[in-house]
Amino acid sequence: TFSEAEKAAITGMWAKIAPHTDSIGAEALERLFCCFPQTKTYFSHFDLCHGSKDLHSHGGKVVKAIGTAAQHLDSIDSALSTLSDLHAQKLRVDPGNFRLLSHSIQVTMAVHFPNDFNACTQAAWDKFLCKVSSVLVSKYR
Ligand code: ZNH
Repeated sequence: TFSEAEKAAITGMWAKIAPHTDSIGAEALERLFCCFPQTKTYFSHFDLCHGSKDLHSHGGKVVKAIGTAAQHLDSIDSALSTLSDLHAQKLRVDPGNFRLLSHSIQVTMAVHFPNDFNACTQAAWDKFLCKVSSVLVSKYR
């Protein structure tokens, strides 16, 4: 569960990101693939060149799902239930990769919103992205 201060930090930052989901998502993915090349194995069917349509459309989907979670902080499990099924039953991404993507998302936010993404906001987002990740791997068996 999140404190009122954490909720404010998460939704406040989400408001900044919301108009830029595709570009923020594309950059987070680009950082993920560049820093942790092993993560590219899941996306062999994608064009991973800088600025590609695939990066923008997939990045947008990922960030929009995070936005859904940000708007349902008291019920993230049910808000992401379908996506959790997809990751458990079809995608079966190694759970370790979620930390790497969460890191890449945080670096991207820090670069684009340096004044807003202070240490407290980062701490709240780290906790939030951990929760999102744990929901997405919760149905693995
Ligand atoms: Zn994931 C897909 C989200 C993580 C891999 N994803 C996906 C989608 C979404 C997501 C929304 C879409 C779905 C549909 O279409 O329906 N993810 C997400 C999130 C997260 C994630 C939110 C965290 C935070 N993923 C992840 C990771 C990985 C992945 C870490 C690895 C590395 N995903 C994936 C894949 C896919 C997905 C592979 C599929 C793609 C295509 O399209 O093919």
